[in-house]
Amino acid sequence: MIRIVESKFIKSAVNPDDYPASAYFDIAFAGKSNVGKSSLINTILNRKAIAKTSSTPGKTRLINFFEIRFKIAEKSGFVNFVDLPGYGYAKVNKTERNLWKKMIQNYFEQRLHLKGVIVLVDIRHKADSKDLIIIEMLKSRNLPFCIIATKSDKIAKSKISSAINKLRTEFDILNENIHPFSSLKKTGIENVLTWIDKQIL
Ligand SMILES: Nc1nc2c(ncn2[C@@H]2O[C@H](COP(=O)(O)OP(=O)(O)OP(=O)(O)O)[C@@H](O)[C@H]2O)c(=O)[nH]1
Ligand SMILES: [Mg+2]
Repeated sequence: MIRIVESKFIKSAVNPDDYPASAYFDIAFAGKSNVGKSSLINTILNRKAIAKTSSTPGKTRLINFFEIRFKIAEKSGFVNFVDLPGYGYAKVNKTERNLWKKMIQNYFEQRLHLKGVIVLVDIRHKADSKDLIIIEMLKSRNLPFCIIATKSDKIAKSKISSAINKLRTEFDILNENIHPFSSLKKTGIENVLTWIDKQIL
């Protein structure tokens, strides 16, 4: 499993022209607004607020790029983490929603060294049509993805595996590609890092 050594914010972007010219692979984090994307990035990087979080949905409106240095078996490597703006935010009008969709589509299509996408869903919720749209986009482009079920601290420990099984069926995804996670309790970090290292090494 990779071990994170250092992380820094590089830049925010909307259009492909603005993406950082980086030789490293990208791993992106997608999911509905408020699901905990920015919190998960902070948790796995062991940083308090490198990615900005908020209890008000719609905090992340741009594509934010972070450069991560990691170690594995005493060797050093780099990867970019990409915090994508959340979808499904109720207060957003149609024009903004279309801009969002275009922004994500451009990113999936034009970022050639994108190696995998972590799709976050709330462990308490049913599969949502917006999540399924994202997953369809990823499948049609043959982009590897996994699902992380966030806020697992919000349900009883004894309910976690049945919640995961339910989501696994709803999203029609293999067991090894769906895992519970809690930023509050800092649980599930290894599963995320193990999936990432399979994509980039
Ligand atoms: N209990 C609990 N709360 C969490 C967890 N992860 C995130 N939250 C809370 O959920 C809210 C949203 O978290 P963010 O990380 O900002 O969510 P986001 O997906 O980045 O949201 P957008 O940027 O709006 O798309 C914040 O109030 C977090 O403190 C978790 O694992 N457990
Ligand atoms: Mg965010």
